[in-house]
Amino acid sequence: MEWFSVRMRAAAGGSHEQGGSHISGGERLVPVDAVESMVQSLVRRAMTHELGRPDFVNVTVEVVPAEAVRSLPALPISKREAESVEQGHAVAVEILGELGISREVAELAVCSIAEGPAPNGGAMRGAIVMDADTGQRLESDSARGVRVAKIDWHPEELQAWYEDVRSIGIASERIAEALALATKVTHTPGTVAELCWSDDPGYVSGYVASAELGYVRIPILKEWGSPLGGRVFFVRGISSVEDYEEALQAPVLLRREENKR
Ligand code: PML
Ligand code: MG
Ligand code: MG
Ligand code: MG
Repeated sequence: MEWFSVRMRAAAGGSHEQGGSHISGGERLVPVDAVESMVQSLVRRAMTHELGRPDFVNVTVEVVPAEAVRSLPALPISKREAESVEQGHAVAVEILGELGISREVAELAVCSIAEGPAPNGGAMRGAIVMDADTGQRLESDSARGVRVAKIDWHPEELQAWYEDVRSIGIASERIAEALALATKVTHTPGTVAELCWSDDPGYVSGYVASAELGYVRIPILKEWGSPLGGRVFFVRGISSVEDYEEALQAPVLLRREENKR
């Protein structure tokens, strides 16, 4: 059986390459009979986004041979409490500390997302890659960052996952996608942890993910209405950021794992 990678990226004020600002993106991996509806759903996401209407939308559909696809079990999910942005940031720094990332580097990562990581301010299309020990940013294009592609839930598992987590209020496409991405990133050799919160003004939650601690959700990491969000991948011992980004393109389908709440 073949799979199809469906990717979408949308920007306003020109394409990303022309310096337009990033509005929305999506990376999915679906069976052939789901390609058309996935294209429609991602185009709808772009055209109805709360950040405004894009004037550039790029959709790519590309076949992926079945033998290239690897299965991974979803990271276990847990949650820490925070009642303000300051508390949320402190919790993120604390979790990163448990993973061996210094306070200095963790705070640098928090600031890089909070202040708008792209050189022109504003959200980045991809993620920051940060040396876990020195805090140095490694991406060659700091407006673009690195992207993760060809990632999804196994189609037979997603509905069951929604049922598993409905009672804890996290059965959303956004969280399913974030968990899939975080699982893949934290399984990629060289990754120590990921820090993420949304760039959507109406969504303030985020997480710290790692192979060691799983996907740890933090309810608030920015003020309501802020368009500043993004991702930092903390890495150690990678040979080059290009090879690391290439590994992030390997096709992966997620399977469920018993949730440890
Ligand atoms: C996004 O906007 O796509 C990122 C969402 C990250 C947080 C998801 C969660 O609530 O766990
Ligand atoms: Mg985004
Ligand atoms: Mg996203
Ligand atoms: Mg977004």
